[in-house]
Amino acid sequence: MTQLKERSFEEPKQLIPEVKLLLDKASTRNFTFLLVGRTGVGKSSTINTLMGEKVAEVGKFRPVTKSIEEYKSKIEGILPYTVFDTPGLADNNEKDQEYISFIKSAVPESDSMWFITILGESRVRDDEKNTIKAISSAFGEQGWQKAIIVFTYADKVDRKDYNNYLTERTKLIQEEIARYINTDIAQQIPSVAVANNPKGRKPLLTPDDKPWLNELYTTVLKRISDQALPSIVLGTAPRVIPQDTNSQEVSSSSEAEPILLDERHKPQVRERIEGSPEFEKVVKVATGAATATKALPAIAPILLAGAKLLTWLWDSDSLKNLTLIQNLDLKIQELNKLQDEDDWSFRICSNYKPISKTFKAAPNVESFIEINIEKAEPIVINLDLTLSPDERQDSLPYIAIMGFYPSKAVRSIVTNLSLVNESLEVVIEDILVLLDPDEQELPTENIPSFSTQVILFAVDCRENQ
Ligand SMILES: Nc1nc2c(ncn2[C@@H]2O[C@H](COP(=O)(O)OP(=O)(O)O)[C@@H](O)[C@H]2O)c(=O)[nH]1
Ligand SMILES: [Mg+2]
Repeated sequence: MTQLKERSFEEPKQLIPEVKLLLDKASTRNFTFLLVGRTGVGKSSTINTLMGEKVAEVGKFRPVTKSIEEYKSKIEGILPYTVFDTPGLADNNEKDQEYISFIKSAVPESDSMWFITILGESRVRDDEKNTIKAISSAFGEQGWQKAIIVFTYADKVDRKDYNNYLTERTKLIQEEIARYINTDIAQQIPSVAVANNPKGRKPLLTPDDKPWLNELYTTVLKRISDQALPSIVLGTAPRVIPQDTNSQEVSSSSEAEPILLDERHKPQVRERIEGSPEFEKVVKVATGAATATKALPAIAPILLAGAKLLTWLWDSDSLKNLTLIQNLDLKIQELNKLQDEDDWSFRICSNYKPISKTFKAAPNVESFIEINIEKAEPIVINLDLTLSPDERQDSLPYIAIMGFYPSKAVRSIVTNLSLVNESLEVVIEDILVLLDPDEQELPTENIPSFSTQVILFAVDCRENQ
């Protein structure tokens, strides 16, 4: 967590080449799902719901062929992945060494393996036992380490039986797997119940009236290979909707099922990303978003969504500032357009410097002002001027300091300015300016603790000759 908070804001611009490289890598490294289960149990439907697109054909019925169905797609047209469906495997009762070898050669290594079966069955069927044996022989313990158990048709189970079924069926399947691999490993294979009922209302719910895609998502992330993690996290990010207690933001424009993550999923996803050797990459790619969007427009939606997701996961001020910088870029384009019709020239003559400040809680406005404003130390920051050394000295009278706030308000800020060597020393005595002018007003009683962000920068303004 600290790792993220300490990241510098200046960094993203320099990250663009790295972001490009990482995405090039992610876009050439195809990640794979291996789906195992009888025809008709809902393999295609479930993967389609997770990936938010019709990657695999639903209702395709070819039980006799011992083929491998291979479905290829690219998330947002960039991140490639493949779904391997093994129809003949679970539909055939005889163990078939030849078919196992065939699967092994056609699916060399999957990043996420799903054993899929119907929730409402009371015992493990013989054909499923054979499948488990075949899978164990083809992929061994290593295969099961990336595996999850998916129970489909949860909508056909009564609400009162639901939890029992889930526990009992999980135990039975784990026991069956434990016949071929280490018991501890078998018992760690997580399970999740899904209901792809096409007539079901959205979000899709299990019989306990809870959405299930968030559970499938976290369970898949938990077990997916480290190498596939950046692609899946970034690729699904546009569909993730954080469910904060106070924000009910639902901005999913697509018909795809939203991934509603709440406070329970947050630590799980965060720890999975942190615990992965690819962690830095995920963070870099997403944080690169703030400035990379102009350079890399094709991948902007994924990057922005990734940055937003990480901001939520880590509650990170630095990531919030990145989004702010991006809004500022847009605002400045706007301001520059207006300026053409004016007699004023207005140019930014420094870097952007984000400031965050936490205001302490107070019982009423008077004590809020006393604790947070009157007793506050002045803030001193240095801005790097982009002016040439000659220009610097005589520009000082024309320099104004601007603040850019999360609400996208821009206002000039009263400061004491001085040139110190190469840079501009800015002293802010009135801490009140750190409050966003366009944010909702503070309550008058019981003001909670909160933090603000503002980006400071210097502009050189003078009348055109
Ligand atoms: N009610 C219900 N129907 C499902 C569920 N999953 C799949 N189906 C339906 O079952 C049929 C077969 O699904 P499909 O995904 O093609 O199964 P696959 O052969 O395992 O890939 C389709 O008509 C789906 O709409 C589920 O969880 N609940
Ligand atoms: Mg299928």
